[in-house]
Amino acid sequence: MSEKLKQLAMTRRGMLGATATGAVLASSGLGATMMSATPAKAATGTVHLEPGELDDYYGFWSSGQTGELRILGFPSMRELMRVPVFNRCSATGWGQTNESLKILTDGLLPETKEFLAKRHMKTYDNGDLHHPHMSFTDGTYDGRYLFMNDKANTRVARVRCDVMKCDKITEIPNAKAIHGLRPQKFPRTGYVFANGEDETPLVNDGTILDDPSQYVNIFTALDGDTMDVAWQVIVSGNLDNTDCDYQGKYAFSTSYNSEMGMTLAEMTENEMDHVVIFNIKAIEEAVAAGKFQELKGVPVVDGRKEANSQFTRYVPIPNSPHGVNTAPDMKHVVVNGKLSPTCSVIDVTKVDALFDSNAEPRSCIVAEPELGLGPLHTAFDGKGFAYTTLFLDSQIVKWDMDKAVRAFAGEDVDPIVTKTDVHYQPGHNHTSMGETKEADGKWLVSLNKFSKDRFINVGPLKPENEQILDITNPDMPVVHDGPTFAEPHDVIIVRRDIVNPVNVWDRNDVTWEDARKQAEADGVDLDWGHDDLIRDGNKVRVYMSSVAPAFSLEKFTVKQGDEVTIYVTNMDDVDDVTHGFTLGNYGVAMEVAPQATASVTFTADRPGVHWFYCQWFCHALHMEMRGRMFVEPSGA
Ligand code: RUQ
Ligand code: CUA
Repeated sequence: MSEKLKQLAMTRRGMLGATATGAVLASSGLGATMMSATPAKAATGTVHLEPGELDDYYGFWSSGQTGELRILGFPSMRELMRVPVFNRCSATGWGQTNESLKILTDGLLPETKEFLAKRHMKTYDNGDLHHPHMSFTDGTYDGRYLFMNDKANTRVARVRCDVMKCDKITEIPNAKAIHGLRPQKFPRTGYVFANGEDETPLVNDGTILDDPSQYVNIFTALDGDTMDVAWQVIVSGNLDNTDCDYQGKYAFSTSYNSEMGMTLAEMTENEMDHVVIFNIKAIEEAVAAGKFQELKGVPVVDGRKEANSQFTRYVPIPNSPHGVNTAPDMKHVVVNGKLSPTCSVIDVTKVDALFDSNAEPRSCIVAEPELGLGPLHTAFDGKGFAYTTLFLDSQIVKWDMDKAVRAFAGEDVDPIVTKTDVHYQPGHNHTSMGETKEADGKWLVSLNKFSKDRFINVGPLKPENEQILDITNPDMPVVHDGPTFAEPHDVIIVRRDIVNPVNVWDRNDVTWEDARKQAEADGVDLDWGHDDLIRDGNKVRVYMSSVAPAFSLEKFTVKQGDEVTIYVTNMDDVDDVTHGFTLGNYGVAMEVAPQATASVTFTADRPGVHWFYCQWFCHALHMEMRGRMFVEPSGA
């Protein structure tokens, strides 16, 4: 690297040292050493794909406060699809169509429905989606479902991998702010574990307010098949991230606020926080035996420290741990220190003793290497190496797990293998298949919270920067920068042979079950071309089919004040011929994919001529794919 480039690299990194890290460091006493400025390594690998070449992996990306799931081709980082989940989507009509509203509202708590109704809302239209994870069978991805959390409004959602659409959303009772989320790995998913991050009174009805001594946090296990809550555990301290073992016995959650503090100073006070280990069998037995309290229809057991139960053990971990990641060796669980420069490694074979013979909680820790500043998350290559993001150092550190264990036992070995600069402030990182027993050690992606100067300037709000590192190369070079909008936290990288979506919908799909039943009742056969208008008092149901480039109905008439439902069925049976339905100046738009039925309901309160059109470019005569809705004035 030239002198000039080196200087540039130093200045850029120096700039960040002063900003991103200042506040946290001041309160944690970690301010002394900053930014070890290893010069960035030259790119040697390549992720370039020729036009038409396909990626080897699917990347399932969260989008943070955007609330959607994104699908990227990996390693090209080409964005392939956005799957709306907790957000309102203009293109697809997610949050407006009857089919999506059913999914968005069915799983809400009654009290939430009531609260939203007062605000003239059917559902929340924002979310904060951090952690997408695929369902497992026998320790590896099985291509059935993706599960994801909503920290903003305490929900867990599921996406069907056959059609890549969300099919269930469950609001979690009793808990607040679902953050860490993981599906059970063995024997299959099974449970989806979900952490409540925010402390509140167990019954949060306003009788207790500023009395943190009465606050609790809740760990939840959902049934991944039904998306119902199976059971919950009350814990001491709050809950951040979670992972589970490959044996189906334990789940592990970090707590950065064992203090139960309410201010930054209080939350970071203790030198040691903890990991909670949940004993799944003990909890299931108690639930089966009826030894629980029922709260909002859910069995809840008490796993707090003072309850001294067989449900939990609390393992002290240095200073505000964040990520927790189970290694593909199916034996080690790495807990990332965040304010401590260390990672603590749990040996799952030593956890039984914590429950069976009350062994000292930290006896399950077999390594605690010092890695650098701000360890947040760890990924694995399946070859015995771990890769940890160092938020404050803006680096990925590669370390040898076996050497870390030997060093902890007293041997004079250095577990650190190499460090690579990333740009800048990495949160999660992920390796190809690295969260399964089939980790393949090819690629690592680093999800950097700041992009700063890596791209041309787009104003004060900058994209994040996601970088790919070639981990088959011992130098671990950065081989790709990928800007992205707010704010992916997490990703999984899944071999493409595991994921097999369909090209057209099955006409019998359950998604439009309600529409099918209504059509049957109205004597309309949705499986054949149809153009029907059914009047039922002031309710009007308009059924039309679409075949490129025309709707079966070119005009229809309703009366002002009618409640109108439009059902559109796309009869095209061809890959990629999606139609849409947009109704001008009525704020109505929806996607209708090949062989799908979609519907939307609105009140026709604007009289006049209103054009509707297909908003998905489907044919040379796509512009002509339109028609008119006449709304007769109520006085007429
Ligand atoms: S968290 S940057 Cu929401 Cu996954 Cu660690
Ligand atoms: Cu149908 Cu455009």
